[in-house]
Amino acid sequence: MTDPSAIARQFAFLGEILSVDEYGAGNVNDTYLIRATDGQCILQRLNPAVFPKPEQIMHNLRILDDHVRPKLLAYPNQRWELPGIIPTRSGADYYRDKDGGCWRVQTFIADTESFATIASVAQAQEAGRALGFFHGLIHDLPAHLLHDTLPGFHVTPGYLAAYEALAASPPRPDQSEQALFCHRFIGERKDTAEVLEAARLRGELLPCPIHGDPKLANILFSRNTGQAVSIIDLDTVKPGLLHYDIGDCLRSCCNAAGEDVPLAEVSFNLAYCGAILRGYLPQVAPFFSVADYHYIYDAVHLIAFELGLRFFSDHLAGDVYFRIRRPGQNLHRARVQFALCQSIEAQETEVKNIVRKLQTP
Ligand code: GN1
Ligand code: MG
Repeated sequence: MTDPSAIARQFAFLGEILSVDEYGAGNVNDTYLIRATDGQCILQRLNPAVFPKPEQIMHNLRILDDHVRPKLLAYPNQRWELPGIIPTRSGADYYRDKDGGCWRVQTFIADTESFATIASVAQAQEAGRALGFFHGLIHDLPAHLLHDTLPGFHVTPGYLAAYEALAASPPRPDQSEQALFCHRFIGERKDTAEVLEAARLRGELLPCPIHGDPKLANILFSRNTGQAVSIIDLDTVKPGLLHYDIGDCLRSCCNAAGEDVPLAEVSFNLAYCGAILRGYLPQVAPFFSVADYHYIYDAVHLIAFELGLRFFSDHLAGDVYFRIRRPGQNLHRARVQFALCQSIEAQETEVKNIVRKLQTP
């Protein structure tokens, strides 16, 4: 394993590096906090199994930066920050170690905190406002400028096909009660997998740049004001459907207990759902269509189902994608998402009513 402190020294800091420590709780990349005499930065090693073309990610980050930074000048009274790229000593956007690993450094957004679970209704509304503001910043970014950094990401029928292939000959067979439950759960809902892609094919939902991973932990809140001031983890900013983001933000923020908790604690919090949409929808109203409102319920249901499907598939594959911290964790994570999916199903009418009341004609 390459030493992150040695890698950190390859980047162009003005000051002296004081410490390099593991940071955050990401499931994909390795993340470290660098403390230097001139401030703090985030060092990451991109996971090559997930992102085989890291240069495309860095290209997208540059395009995003060029598009968003000038637009932010129109909001002088609002704090909003985009992590900046810190180059290597030779001026490159990333550094390759001797094993081919790709490392990059980004600015640290100071005086902020992130959360694994929502702390209040007001915070839920801020999370929604942040996603809507971000969508407003990027929806007019010409999508053809962005690489598809993760082909098939959030295309649920693709995950279903991958699951079916794995279930037919799993690298790690599992006949446990829990695994059988997951197979049954997926079988009963596999017809829903098409809902967003079919709407896209019919031209009801239009592709545009999205964040891709707007879970709660990726939204930064000011320690002073509680306002959301940034959405980080920009590796999956690429063309997609707004509904992947809406679904992911709702499934993450409204799962009030978190992603790795006892099943009995899992439920979809309707008050947070209402608050998120109250924060989100006014931001996107100028470019939101009737179909966009219509598919919000489907999006949150689908993305919870999809994440469960992805976790369970990775369990059958032998944990090759999502990093685990204990054996069986991906199976448990899958069951949490499926429990959440059931809670969403039980509140379908209520979620649709929230959307209907907030819909501007
Ligand atoms: C992964 O690495 P992290 O935690 O930001 C995953 C998301 C999942 C999330 C679930 C590129 O994100 O899609 O929603 O785990 N990212 C990728 O916690 O697959
Ligand atoms: Mg991520």
